[in-house]
Amino acid sequence: MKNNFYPGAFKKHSSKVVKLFTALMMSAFLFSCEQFNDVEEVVDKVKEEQEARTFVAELGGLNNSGVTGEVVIEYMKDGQFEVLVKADGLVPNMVHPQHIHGFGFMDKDPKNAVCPPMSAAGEDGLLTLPEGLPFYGPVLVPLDSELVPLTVQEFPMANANGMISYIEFTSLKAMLMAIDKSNDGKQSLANLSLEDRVIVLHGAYVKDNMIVPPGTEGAEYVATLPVACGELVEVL
Ligand SMILES: [Cu+2]
Repeated sequence: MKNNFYPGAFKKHSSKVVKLFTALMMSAFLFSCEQFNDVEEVVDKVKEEQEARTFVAELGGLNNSGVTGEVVIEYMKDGQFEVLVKADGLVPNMVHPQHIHGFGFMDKDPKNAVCPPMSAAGEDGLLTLPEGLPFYGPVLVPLDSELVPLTVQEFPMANANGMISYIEFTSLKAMLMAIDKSNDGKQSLANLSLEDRVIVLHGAYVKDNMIVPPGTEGAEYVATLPVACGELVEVL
């Protein structure tokens, strides 16, 4: 699915409405009007089970990279966990590591990760991966060719125009199991806490502590260099 933008994967699931309607009819049939509260309860339960949550992040450039983009993460309880990244202004034909960063899965109310200010770069003016860590936290989930397991597989390569169109999905269950495996085994949906996470994209040519165009003499491709960041916000 790599490098194929497939908007169809994000279309709403119409079966949600059918299931809700069926539940409502069943409840109305089974319970009398005096037990209307029970009907409401059943409807609420079905709604909750079908619940889809969507988070978006607007990507802004770091290190004057000029990279822009958007990330959408959507999951359904008992359903899919999907990640979509569209980004522009990256180094063409080069691999760009990208991750969900944050402050751990062990805490149900983790410290909120943010995008680092360029003042965190220090004297040389170049914001490196470790200099950003106090702000965006360590890597939680590599957004690579296989979301699960959480070990690094293949990261996307920008096309000839410096664009990445990435979409990958797994089941929410598989994602939570993978998180469990890398933590204490007691993780629940609450630990995902996507609203406290950020997305970081990496990879640029660097010379004299500045991002330079590919082909610049003496430039080195630094795959870890943060070039874009966006804070995830829930769309209600
Ligand atoms: Cu990263």
